[in-house]
Amino acid sequence: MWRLIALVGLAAVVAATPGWAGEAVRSFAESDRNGDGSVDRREAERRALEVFSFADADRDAYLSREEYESLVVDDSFAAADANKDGRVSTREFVAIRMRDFDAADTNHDGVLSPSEVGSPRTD
Ligand SMILES: [Ca+2]
Ligand SMILES: [Ca+2]
Ligand SMILES: [Ca+2]
Repeated sequence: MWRLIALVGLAAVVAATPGWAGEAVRSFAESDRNGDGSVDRREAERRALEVFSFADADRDAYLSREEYESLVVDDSFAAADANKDGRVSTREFVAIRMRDFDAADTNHDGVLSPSEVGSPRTD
């Protein structure tokens, strides 16, 4: 039951906020597992996997184009599908989410602070 609630909450967040930065702002507390006020790479990876499993409607461990595009993310399906096999694996998904994480980490300390996720994207 808790899992269901978590997924419903995640769905609302994913649908409402474009991109990693927007998503992180809305769900900062959710991503920040240890409550230290910032989101580190491990927390971000874990969250990416949660988002992946939420989007993987048929549970085949890949995101089809339709599944991928059900998410509101900055990166196109083509950009996420690094090996061009027409589906996005967990590895590909985490990789592109972490690229966005690094882009948002403007002071390059390996963690996202609330000010970093709230600041405008520069790419
Ligand atoms: Ca799938
Ligand atoms: Ca692929
Ligand atoms: Ca930072």
